[in-house]
Amino acid sequence: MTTDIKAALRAQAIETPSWAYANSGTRFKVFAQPGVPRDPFEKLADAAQVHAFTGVAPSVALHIPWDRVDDYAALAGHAADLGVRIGAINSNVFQDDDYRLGSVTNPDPRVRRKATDHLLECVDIMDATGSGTLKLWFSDGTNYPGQDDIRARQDRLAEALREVYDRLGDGQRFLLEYKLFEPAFYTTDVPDWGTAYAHCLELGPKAQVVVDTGHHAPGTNIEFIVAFLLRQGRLGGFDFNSRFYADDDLMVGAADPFQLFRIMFEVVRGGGYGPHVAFMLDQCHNLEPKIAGQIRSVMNVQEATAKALLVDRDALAAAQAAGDVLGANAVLMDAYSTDVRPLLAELRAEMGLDPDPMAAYARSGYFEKVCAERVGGTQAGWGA
Ligand code: PSV
Ligand code: MN
Ligand code: MN
Repeated sequence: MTTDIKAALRAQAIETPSWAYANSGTRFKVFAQPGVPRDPFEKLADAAQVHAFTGVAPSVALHIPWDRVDDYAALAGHAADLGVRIGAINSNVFQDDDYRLGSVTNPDPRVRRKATDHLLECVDIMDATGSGTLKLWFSDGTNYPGQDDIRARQDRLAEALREVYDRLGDGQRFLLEYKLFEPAFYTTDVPDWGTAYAHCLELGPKAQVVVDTGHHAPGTNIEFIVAFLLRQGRLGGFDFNSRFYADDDLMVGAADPFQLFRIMFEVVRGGGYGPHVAFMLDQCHNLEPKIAGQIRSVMNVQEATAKALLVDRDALAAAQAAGDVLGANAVLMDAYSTDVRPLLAELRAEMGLDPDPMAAYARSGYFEKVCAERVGGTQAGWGA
């Protein structure tokens, strides 16, 4: 049992986002931190540290245009030299004056063309970097009743998605992300998993839904969404983070580790534990140091995963079949209440890693080194 769990944990891959390493903030203030990367190459170097100390963060998501470079093959080569690879390509159709009234759903066909062309450019970047995943998040929506035709905007969305879908090559897919609200406050064009799922269904198997854990109304049962999408074969991955109020982008597992465990249990139970479901972090570290924040986050996902793998599924099924409500609940709670840190420490030692990644990173001197070397780090793009 423990051997199987360790093998599963060893095989886990948690993707970190390039934007987590750069300066970020709120709409009120971006606090600059020392030592942050000055370009995408340095972001990859920082991400490689997270992988070096955890052993389970082998890929890095890019965000275009924040990570725009002249030579993407060179960027991918640089990643490989550092022992990591390029993960999902995240598009950005939300930071241009032209997108004031929307991007692919904008009433103006010229703006729609520009937005769709950007998405197609992202597929070109996938080709150049060897990435298999495009992540689509649209800030599109309206602020006032009557501002635009809700249904026509769905038609425009479908048309753009079709064009991008048809451009995908073999081994490529896109993940459609939903978000309840913000920046639009009255209607959002992809507000929930149902809307994302319906569009994906219309398109075909290369279109899948990504669940950003911070993008739901308070109290939403996210593990239900996970179970449902897995059953339909349409769960493409996660953007993990924590929320207390809205899209807070705090460290995953910080606000509600029990929810993270419940989600991971549905992943494991539903056959979603494998490379076909991407475990990505979508976080910003506005106050805490960034590389250490990513290491902590990766460890939080690992801990929730270990607990989910520990669930005695036979005992659970037996209790469920017997209608033993308390017994079934106890099986889950037993796993959740297990301290898995010794197991993970043991696993890390077996992987040739320090059992305590946070302490090992702190001792490594990397942070002091980059603080001395790098002056004038870049902003991730938020609040720009
Ligand atoms: C905006 O809400 C957002 O956080 C989405 O979750 C995207 O995944 C991310 O930004 C990067 O574009
Ligand atoms: Mn996200
Ligand atoms: Mn978000």
